[in-house]
Amino acid sequence: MKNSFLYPVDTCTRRVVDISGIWKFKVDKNNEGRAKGWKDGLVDTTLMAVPSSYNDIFTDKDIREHVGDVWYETEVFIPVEWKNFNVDIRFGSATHRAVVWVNGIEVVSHEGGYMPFSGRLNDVVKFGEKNKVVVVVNNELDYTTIPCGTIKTYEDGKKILFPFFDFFNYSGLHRQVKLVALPKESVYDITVKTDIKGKDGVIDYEIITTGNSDVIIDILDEDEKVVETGNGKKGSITINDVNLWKPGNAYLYTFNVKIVNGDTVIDDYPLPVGIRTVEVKENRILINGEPFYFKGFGKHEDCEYHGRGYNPVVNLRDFELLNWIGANSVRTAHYPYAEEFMQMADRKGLVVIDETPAVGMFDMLNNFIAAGTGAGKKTGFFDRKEVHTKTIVNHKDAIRELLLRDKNHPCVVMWCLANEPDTSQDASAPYFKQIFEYAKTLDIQNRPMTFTNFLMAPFGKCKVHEYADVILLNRYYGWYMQGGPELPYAKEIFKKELQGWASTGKPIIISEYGADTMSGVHKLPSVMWSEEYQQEYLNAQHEAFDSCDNVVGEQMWNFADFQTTEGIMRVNGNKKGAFTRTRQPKGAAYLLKERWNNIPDYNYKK
Ligand code: BDP
Repeated sequence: MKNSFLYPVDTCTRRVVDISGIWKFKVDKNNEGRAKGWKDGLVDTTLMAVPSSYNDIFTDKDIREHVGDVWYETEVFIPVEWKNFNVDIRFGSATHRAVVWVNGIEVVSHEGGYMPFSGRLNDVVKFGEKNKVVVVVNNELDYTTIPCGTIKTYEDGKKILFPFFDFFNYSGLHRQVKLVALPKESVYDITVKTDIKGKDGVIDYEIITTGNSDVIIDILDEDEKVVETGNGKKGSITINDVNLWKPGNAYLYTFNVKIVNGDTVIDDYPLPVGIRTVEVKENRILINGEPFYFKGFGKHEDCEYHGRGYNPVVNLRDFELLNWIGANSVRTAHYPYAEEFMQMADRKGLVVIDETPAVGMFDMLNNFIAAGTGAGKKTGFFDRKEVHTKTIVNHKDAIRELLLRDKNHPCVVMWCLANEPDTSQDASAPYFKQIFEYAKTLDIQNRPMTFTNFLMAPFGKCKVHEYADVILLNRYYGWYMQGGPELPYAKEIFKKELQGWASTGKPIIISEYGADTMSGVHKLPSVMWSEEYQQEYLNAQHEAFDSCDNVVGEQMWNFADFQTTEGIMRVNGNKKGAFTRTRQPKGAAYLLKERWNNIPDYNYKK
């Protein structure tokens, strides 16, 4: 069996050791490490923090912008008493792909920068001794990878990466690395589906183990009291007088699975479970049967020095700010976030639209570069053959892994399968028909599935929206178009487009709207980039949302300022944040707080 996607936890039958910290590091400037056997051990190394992006740590621009391989090395001690366990090394993520060797032998490789993967160590390690772990991480992107980008190679061999997306291509070991000791017969996967029957909650479940011994289940409440029990690998358990998982008021039960042989516990795994339902009914999204209104942000995993590396301090600060501002939801733009983020969302009752890393399926950026350099002619992303043969395979893999990892999180109420693909193209329709059909087979909870529509495929031009259960719109009327003195007209144009989308009868969420704003720049009367303009812009957008009954949510772009590729459109990054990159409020944050405190979570639009 491959990778178990269950989050590693210590129990009476399992051991987890976090081996993150300071590792050896080497940039493969001449792309020679694979041929020269660096897998056996690195020489002339420097140091690197794991987890982190490696880009913003050094003062050397060549390292920040490096395109290709970087190498990591550490030593791990494997206790003798683990001989009777299955011993795995587990990476929270490696962006965008990695190969791992232990004592010179390959134990696992993985494609895709935002998912956990693990390799089995039993046959390659010396127990009771130190063992050498070497990892190569590669950050190259092309039309077939998820996300998408392209590389330009200069005559001297220097590679420059052009991501087809608006965030810095942070790379490295972004999440914790752990050693996991599992019993030989273990819980491999759990899938739950919850329902509400009057005052009771129902958990339908399916468990996969690596053996044939009996399985028993205890359901524990938050006081760790057993409230229900069950047995068998498949079944249904009813909890009387259930405490529901509610937005802003989460309640988590523990679905504790034990593999037993008589009185002996072979394995023990606790899965947090929240009882809630999600459904789309006409033009509303119902959570626990009631029409929910999404208030919040599109976010990024981004902060100074760490880049995209998981940082528990920033994670917690973000949850504090989300609570302060009255947000009830976020979209994990533009890739799956750390597992620890999802766990926190479960605990805090933050509603999540969970997004794949399928971003950059649009050739405008490339066309823009081509226009600037005089190279190439206009191309359409979905006109490329390899997109329908290779990209689609990687895209499906990314969806499959995301659903495997996140399927049981009560916070996840919707799957966003792609961000701003070029759905104005005819050739995008058959592509997404397949993507949606495939994704629909994977979620037993049958949660709504969607993608974000971009402003070049407005109502009437989009070829894909019929497959989506909910319409997600990224719109910048008053910023990229009709900005400044045209703002009053921008609002009216937006209202008109919304009426078009409303005629589909589907619920609409404005998944991005925002204006770049330099914190501290004030101007009376306002001009674009000033804090005053950001607030006027937001008021205009909100008026448009309130004019359309089908709009059931607003997620401002972005929660905080974030780093992007350098260029003439960005001043040291994207500045559309309600908060600065160091997580302090701009004036707009107070405006949003005021508005969102006056919008109820439920039944905003009766
Ligand atoms: C949207 C993208 C987002 C960008 C944003 C912007 O989805 O990644 O950062 O526009 O331009 O097109 O700020």
